[in-house]
Amino acid sequence: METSLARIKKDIGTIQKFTSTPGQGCTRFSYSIEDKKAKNYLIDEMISLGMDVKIDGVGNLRGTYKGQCENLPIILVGSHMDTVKHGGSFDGITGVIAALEVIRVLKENNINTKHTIGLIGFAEEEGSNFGATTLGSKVITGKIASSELKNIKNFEGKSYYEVLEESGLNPENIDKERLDKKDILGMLELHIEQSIVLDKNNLSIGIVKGIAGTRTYGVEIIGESNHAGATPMNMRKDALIAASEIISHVNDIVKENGLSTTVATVGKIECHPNVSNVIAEKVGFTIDIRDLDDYAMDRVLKEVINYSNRISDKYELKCNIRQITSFKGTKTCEKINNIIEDIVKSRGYSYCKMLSGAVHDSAVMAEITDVGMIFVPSKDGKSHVPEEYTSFEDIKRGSDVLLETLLKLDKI
Ligand code: HGY
Ligand code: MN
Ligand code: MN
Repeated sequence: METSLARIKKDIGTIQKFTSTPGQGCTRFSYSIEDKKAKNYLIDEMISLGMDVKIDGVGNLRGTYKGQCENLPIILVGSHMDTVKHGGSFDGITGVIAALEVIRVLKENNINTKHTIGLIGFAEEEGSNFGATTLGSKVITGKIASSELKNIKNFEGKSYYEVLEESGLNPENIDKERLDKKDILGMLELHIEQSIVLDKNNLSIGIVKGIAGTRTYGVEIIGESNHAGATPMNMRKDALIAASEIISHVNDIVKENGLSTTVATVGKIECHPNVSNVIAEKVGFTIDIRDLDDYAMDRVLKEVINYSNRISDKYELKCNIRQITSFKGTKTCEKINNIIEDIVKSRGYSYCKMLSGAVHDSAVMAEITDVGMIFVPSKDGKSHVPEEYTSFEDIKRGSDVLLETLLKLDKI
């Protein structure tokens, strides 16, 4: 009994076409038309398997493959559906397709698991709409209260609640659709590694021991606009000069305050008015700090805040700093990791146990249930870019391990 390479290939080949930037990678934001098309494709596939399917109030795709014992907690399997802008064809969706393929194999072999299997395609994991990651899983597990949806705004100032309503969803249902600890035995997520470890060491499987936490903040430096030609250098309040001094110091701050596993990224910068012959009045940028170790992240964050204030004072500018997301480092479930390891060994697959620098919905789900994550290699360690690639053979291998892990969990 094994998963089908041909079907996995077909699924990925079909869904990667649902992008708003054809020819420039995959851009499939949650609540977009491309997202709807991907969901409709998966819904058709799940209905053909006799599954109950729905999209919950925050846009997560939820499929149910009924088990023999309805009173037992369910086993969730899946990942996220959305992508970053000009992203790849494999991040997130590979785990949803692997989950679908696993259920196809159960169906075609007439295997009725004891536990009901819940397929989940999380919404808004990338934070592409609202700037904060893993919102779909945080809202549906209650980590973010549904009452918060009117306060979370997208880049045009529209609330999450409005975006959901405009997308034909019903956020009023969220509390009734909550994923509760008592209802779930565990969750399994297959995901591409998004880094170079497996590919460089020629390993087929990564068993994820821990998932990095995040401290994502927005820094805003406020100066004064003025004429680029007429304003003497000693009479300027140039926000861009100050911001660039802070940003160029981030690497040293990580080196001096973090661990070897700590990373920090300034990935987004906005300048106002962003005109070549006007001194910048305002500059906003994000700082995304990651590590499994919370103390290391907090030390780096504290120094970024101190340094930003010091440089702003030096130029007599204002500095506003706000939290976008903060999430602790998460360990996955040892028991599930051991099941995965036994399976991988019995199949003779090369593997390693490793950490994830990327965040995942599994980290959110780990707050309410046992989670296990299986990584498959990313070619050249590239991800969040159009060149992102994982071979279908690797995805099949990971899916076969996912299938066997789920069956072992079902027998517990
Ligand atoms: O940001 C991340 O690590 C994830 O890809 N959303
Ligand atoms: Mn992902
Ligand atoms: Mn991602």
